[in-house]
Amino acid sequence: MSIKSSAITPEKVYKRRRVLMAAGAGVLGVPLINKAYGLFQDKQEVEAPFPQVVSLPGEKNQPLIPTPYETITTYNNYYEFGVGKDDPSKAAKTLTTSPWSVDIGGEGSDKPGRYDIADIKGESAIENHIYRFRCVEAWSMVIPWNGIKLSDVIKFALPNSKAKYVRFTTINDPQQMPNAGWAGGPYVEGLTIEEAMNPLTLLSTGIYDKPLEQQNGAPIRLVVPWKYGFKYAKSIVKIELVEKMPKNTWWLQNKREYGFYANVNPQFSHPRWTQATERVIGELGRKPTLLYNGYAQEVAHLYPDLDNRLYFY
Ligand SMILES: Nc1nc2c(c(=O)[nH]1)N[C@H]1C(S)=C(S)[C@@H](COP(=O)(O)O)O[C@H]1N2
Ligand SMILES: [Mo]
Repeated sequence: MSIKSSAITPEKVYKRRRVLMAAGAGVLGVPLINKAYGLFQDKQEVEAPFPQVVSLPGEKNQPLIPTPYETITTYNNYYEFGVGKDDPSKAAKTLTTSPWSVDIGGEGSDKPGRYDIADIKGESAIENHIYRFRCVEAWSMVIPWNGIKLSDVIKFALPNSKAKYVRFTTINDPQQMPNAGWAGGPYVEGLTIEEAMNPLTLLSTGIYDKPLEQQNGAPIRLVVPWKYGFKYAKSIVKIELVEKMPKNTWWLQNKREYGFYANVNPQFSHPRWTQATERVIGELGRKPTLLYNGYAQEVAHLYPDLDNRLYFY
C-alpha cells in the first residue's frame, strides 16, 4: 500500500471526537466491534488462507469476558523492570510518565516532529476495544483497551513512498529502570506500514478507562491483537517511518524463536512449546488458540504468501 500525501486530511484527523465502541458484551451494534470480537462470523464470508480459519464452535457468539484489572496490572512482562511476572508492578512506579513526548519521523515522514503526549491524546479519538491478548509464552488474557488508532498518529507525520515499515523505540533509562540493560539497548519493535494502518492496531493510553499504569507501558504502548505480545512495545518514545524492516529486540535475542511478523498461529509451534493451546490467566485449564488470535477476517488479507512460515516466526 502506498499512501499519497494528497489523500491525507489532517483537519479530519485532528477533529476532537470520542468514539465509544462496545465497552461490554451486551453492546453489539457496531459492525467493526462484532468483527473484532469474532462474533457472527459467517463461514461463507471468511476468505481463509487456511481451511481452518473459522470461528470455533465455542467461540461463536461467545462474548469476551475481560480479565480482572488487578490481574492485568500485576502479571506483566516488562524486562527493563525485572524478568519476574510481578517485578514490573513492584518496580515500575519510579518511571516518570508525565511530561512525555514522542518523536515521530524517519525517512518515510514528510513532517517529522516531536509530539507531546497530551496533544496526541487530546487531538485523537479515544476508542475502546476489548481484544484477546496472547503472549508467545502461551498464556492469554482479555484486555479492555482505551487508545487511539496508530493510523491516526502516522497520518500526522505525512508518510511518503519510503514509509514501508514502522519502527518503535521505547524508553531506556538506567536511572529509572533497574534492568534497563537486559537487551543491550532500548526495546525496539516494528510493523509493516499495512499492519500499522490496519484499524485494529492501536496506541493504547489506558485500560478499563484508567490511564495506563507504568507496568503496562504508560503513557503509550502498542497494541496489535493478532500478534504475540512481544510486539506490543511499551512506553514508546520514538516512532519512525522507515524503508527497511526494523530489527526487533526479540528477533535479535533469538532469531530461531522470535520473528518479525510473530502472528499468532496455533499450527506453528514455538521450537520449545506448542502454540495450539493457551493458559487463560485466572482460569483453570487451557483453551484452543485461534489463528491470528481470532482476527483472521480483519488481517488474513495482509499475508497472501501462505507457505511462508516467516509470517509466524
Ligand atoms: N519495553 C518493553 N516492552 C514490552 C516488553 C518488555 O519487556 N519491554 N515485553 C513484551 C511482552 S513479551 C509482552 S507479553 C507484553 C506484556 O504486556 P502487559 O504486561 O501489559 O500484559 O509487553 C511487551 N512489551
Ligand atoms: Mo510476551
